[in-house]
Amino acid sequence: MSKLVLYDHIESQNGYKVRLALSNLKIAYEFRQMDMMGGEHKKDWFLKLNPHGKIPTIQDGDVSVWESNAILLYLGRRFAPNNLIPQDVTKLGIMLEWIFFETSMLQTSLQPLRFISIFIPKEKQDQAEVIKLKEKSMKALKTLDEYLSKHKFLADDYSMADIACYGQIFPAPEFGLDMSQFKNIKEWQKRVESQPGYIEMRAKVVA
Ligand SMILES: N[C@@H](CCC(=O)N[C@@H](CS)C(=O)NCC(=O)O)C(=O)O
Repeated sequence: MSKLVLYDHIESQNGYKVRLALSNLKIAYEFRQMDMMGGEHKKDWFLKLNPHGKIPTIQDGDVSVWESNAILLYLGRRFAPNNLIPQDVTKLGIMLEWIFFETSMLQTSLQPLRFISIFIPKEKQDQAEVIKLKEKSMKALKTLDEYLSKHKFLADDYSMADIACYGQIFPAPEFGLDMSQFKNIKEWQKRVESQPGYIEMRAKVVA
């Protein structure tokens, strides 16, 4: 069986979500760092794997999967049992809610904020946009923090939903979000970080 390949970039938080899941599940894979500045992700060979030309993307034999959360769900089913996807249908629904929350709320607030702070020089940043994104981020984080006051993990047990949300949230202090008011998120982050196989985002990838 050929080894799974992950096309990624070490600084990608969406890629990190996939790396964290692979590490939690102890799945061996080949890490392929893409030259994003050189536009490698828009080359024809890569567009055959992901027509949107984005990372992360995985190749598993003849199958390629893109969109980080689709990859998480694929990996969970592909490497079941012990797949970080609840068997119980109610918990499955809750897990999916938080996975879609990550896509609709966090990927449209925290993700662009991080992008702006890393790649756009301060004097060129659109401050009105930054303020709007910060407000949206804080609103989403407040919702999550309130939920976590009554739940250890998003779907009660550690699942792909925790991985998806954690990957977007952990770098928040790096781009100036005041996380001090979110005590429940802080405690939840510690619980995620104590899971077997936990790795930090920039951890050397062991294939
Ligand atoms: N919704 C996608 C977002 C993927 C995404 O935005 N990837 C970024 C890196 S984190 C990327 O490839 N950017 C390059 C581009 O869009 O051209 C996912 O969850 O995988």
